[in-house]
Amino acid sequence: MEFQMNQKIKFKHNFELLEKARQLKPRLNTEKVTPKKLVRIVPNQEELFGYSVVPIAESVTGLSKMLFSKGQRVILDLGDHHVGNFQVKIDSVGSPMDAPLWLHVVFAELPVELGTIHEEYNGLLSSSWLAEEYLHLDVLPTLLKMPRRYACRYIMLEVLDTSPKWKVAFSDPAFIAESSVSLDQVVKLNSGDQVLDKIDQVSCKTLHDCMQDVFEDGPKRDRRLWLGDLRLQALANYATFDNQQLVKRCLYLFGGLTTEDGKISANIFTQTEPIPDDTFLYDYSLFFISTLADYFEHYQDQEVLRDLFPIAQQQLDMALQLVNEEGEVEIDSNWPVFIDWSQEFDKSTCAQAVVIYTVKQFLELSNEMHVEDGKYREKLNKLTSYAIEKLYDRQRGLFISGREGEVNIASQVWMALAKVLSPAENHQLMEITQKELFPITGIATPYMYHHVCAALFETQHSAAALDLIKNYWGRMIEYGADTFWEAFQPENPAFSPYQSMAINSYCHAWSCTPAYLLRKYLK
Ligand code: RAM
Repeated sequence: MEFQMNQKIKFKHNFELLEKARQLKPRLNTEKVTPKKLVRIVPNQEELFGYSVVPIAESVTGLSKMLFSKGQRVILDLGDHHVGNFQVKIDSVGSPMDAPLWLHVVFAELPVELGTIHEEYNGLLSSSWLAEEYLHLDVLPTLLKMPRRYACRYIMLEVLDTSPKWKVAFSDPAFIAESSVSLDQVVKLNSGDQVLDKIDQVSCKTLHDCMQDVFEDGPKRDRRLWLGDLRLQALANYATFDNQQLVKRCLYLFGGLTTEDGKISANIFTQTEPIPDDTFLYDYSLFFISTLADYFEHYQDQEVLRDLFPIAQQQLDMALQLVNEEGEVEIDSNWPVFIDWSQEFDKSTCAQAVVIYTVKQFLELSNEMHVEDGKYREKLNKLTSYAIEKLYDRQRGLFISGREGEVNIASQVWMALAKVLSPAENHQLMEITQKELFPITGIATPYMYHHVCAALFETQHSAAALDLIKNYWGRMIEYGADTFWEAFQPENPAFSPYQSMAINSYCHAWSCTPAYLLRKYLK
């Protein structure tokens, strides 16, 4: 997918909705975390990403006695992933300080980020996301308080230079972790299966670390509010932390910032006054309807529904403009369909299914609002007939996608979720999908794997769904995940959508959904 630049598009600011969003801004909880160990990161080809962690001290109490000179470094291990601010006391030892200290500080979620920090970076996203700082400190002793927020487990302090006359000592390192929720709020899953319980804990921790003053997609990178991610985070949140305020705030942010013709952007920057990105994704815009419908189903909040229903309706009206006379969604390359980071499969049938899925949710909302919905029911019939008559290969029992008649997993999954077939046929659809298209390949994100699992559960293939959760999310844990990742393709574990493992995010909210799936479907 390419970077979109739509600088000519103008946005409206609905100050009433944005004010509601502002008032819902949470106060963050903080917790002081002391690093647990000192470690080294060493190359190891047996490890998934080529590096392993070797402890050198089981606590940081001895740190202040260690003296560092030019080229020496130490790595602090927080013992778990955290999001927040770092501080450490630094002193000089020896002759008077006759030169500044030149210090390199690197923050890493996984060892690979430290292992490769000195390599040339050729990823597609800006290298400014790599969490490292170069600092000159003229006067020691000092308490260094790093001004930026980081997401990390490991912190490397690398002395680039002192002077031959003195050395550096570090003491009292601390990480002030923050989140808008507390893990104590979550009732443990207790599934009776240790692997599932562990997956659930890591899911909750992932969501916790992404719940800042909005639902961030990833606290390392892009640190912002993406609509597709929000939809899944909100579902997982209802099942765990149940923080109504934060979902409401994010819905108001999207609702308050549409383009002049009513379209919602795919994401919003929220560090200052909220700024909508000039990036638009067809499925993400539609998921505003889903997120609102799921929210309403959970809280029955009439005020939010009244405020945001017209914006949900606008998303549908605009999306339906791409539906032709026959009832086929004609994808527009200026409004791409995301579905997954993989570019290996045709996404047109998925788009058709997402529209059907969201029209159905919209109809529930319009019923609640007592508005005339005849035109949408008619469209739904057309979209569904097209799907069944033109995209469903009855003989094979699978959906095709695109001009070449490609058969891919994502299309079956989204059609199953959109429930275009009868329950029995839908069960069969996912049965055949497993027989013919599993083991899964070519899917790059936990986001799409979530939808595969949801489709399996929804079509009464619970055992297969649980297997997949264990094999997919469980694999990340085997590979050392403290929080779940943005991208993971088991058959090609070093996959990065941005052509660099260093820039991938390893605490990414859209991967937290086992906490939702297990609580919803585990009987
Ligand atoms: C990336 C982020 C985000 C996702 C978009 C489509 O920038 O991973 O989570 O929603 O892509």
